[in-house]
Amino acid sequence: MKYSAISLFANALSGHKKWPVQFPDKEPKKEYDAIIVGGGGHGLGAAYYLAKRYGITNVAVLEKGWIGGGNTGRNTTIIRSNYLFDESAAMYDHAVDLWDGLGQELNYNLMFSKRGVLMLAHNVHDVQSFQRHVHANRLNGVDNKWLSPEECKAFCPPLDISPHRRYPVMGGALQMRAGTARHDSVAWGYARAASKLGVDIIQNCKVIGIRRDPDGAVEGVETEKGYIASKKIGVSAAGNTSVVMEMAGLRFPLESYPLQALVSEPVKPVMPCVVMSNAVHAYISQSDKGELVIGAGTDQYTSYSQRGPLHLQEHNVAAICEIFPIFKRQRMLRSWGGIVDVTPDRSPIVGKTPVKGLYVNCGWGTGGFKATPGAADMLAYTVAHDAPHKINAPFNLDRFVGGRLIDEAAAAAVAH
Ligand code: FAD
Ligand code: PYC
Repeated sequence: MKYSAISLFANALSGHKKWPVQFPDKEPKKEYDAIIVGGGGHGLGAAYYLAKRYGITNVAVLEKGWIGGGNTGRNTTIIRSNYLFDESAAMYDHAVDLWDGLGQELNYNLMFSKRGVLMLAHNVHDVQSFQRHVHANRLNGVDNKWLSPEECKAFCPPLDISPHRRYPVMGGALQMRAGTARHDSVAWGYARAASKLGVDIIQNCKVIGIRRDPDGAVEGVETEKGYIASKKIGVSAAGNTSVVMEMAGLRFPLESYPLQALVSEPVKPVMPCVVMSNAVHAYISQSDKGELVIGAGTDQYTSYSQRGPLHLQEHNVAAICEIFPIFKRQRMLRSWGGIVDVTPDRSPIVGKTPVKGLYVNCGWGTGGFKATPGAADMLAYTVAHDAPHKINAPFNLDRFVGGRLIDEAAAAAVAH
């Protein structure tokens, strides 16, 4: 007997297809120098930088739905770089640097607003952990400072700092270069600029297979619109990465979770900054339209459905009312969800894969919006050079084999 019953059972359970998958033998509709799978901010940005920085303009971005319809258009727009480890500081701060001036570069109003992100401490553990982050950030040249409860209140007047609250505010870490931007405009800005440089952006074009040649290198993608050839494929399909990678015979250390958010009915300007709280698992800011933008951590089960249960939203608004009783009578306008893919160490994977010509940008979990320009830049660099940049080199797939993890669970804040 070739296979034991157990291994057959395990294969059936994992749904793992055997490579190579056979596709109908047909000529490609077109051949590109590079294909990017996924038309979110990261994928469109990568295509833009491939064209702009490296002159690689014969590029296609393949998007299964509409551009920006994934997490890029669903996130709560928080931009910050107050992560703990040196590798993360380099990566996220590079992104924050690129946000500066990006609107001008793309000639698109991204509404980037450095209004400050304040992370509240409600217990001794929070105080110690955030102060450690402040020191680590400053050693890395990343701005962050510690505020007393009174200073928190002065910076964010709606905050209740009464010591008698269920979650008293014991201080906070404030990053002033941090803030928000308009999420979907990033996708549109990159798309328009990439398109002007010659990039093809193909919507409603789901990738359903990855072809590899007899030596194992990629040679193209099978899509709902037909076969498209390319010897370089960059996958930037947040939430769906393991599904796409499995098309090339690879298994990725990722889990996909729903992450929800909601907005209130619009009110006049009341929240001057972004406030996040690990302890109550909630965060809040105010959009330029006046809505209070509120979110929580991920749902506690894996799923590919872009929605989550109502009871988490109930917990979420209850948590916000604990620290901002002023908002108790606000009414909710709408809610939504996205699917985020999460690695074991809560840091992304950006780099080469074991398959020649196949590159990946994934695992940003709940925190990839802030990284959009940086991740896009790094993916483009890696595809163009067939090697990672020194900033994304530590964020390789091998770290899950060798154990050089970049554990940013605490800096991922409310997010998991
Ligand atoms: P996406 O925008 O999801 O793009 C991936 C694209 O790939 C999608 O458009 C999808 O349709 C496409 N795709 C998937 N499979 C295929 C296929 N087979 N073929 C073709 N196309 C495919 N991050 C922050 O930094 N700050 C925040 O405040 C924040 N808040 C968040 C709140 C919520 C509710 C959610 C859901 C996420 C939040 N995030 C936040 C995370 C952030 O949104 C993501 O990390 C980031 O947007 C990922 O960008 P992307 O371009 O990689 O992914
Ligand atoms: O990464 O700052 C973040 C974040 C906030 C909400 C979701 N992600």
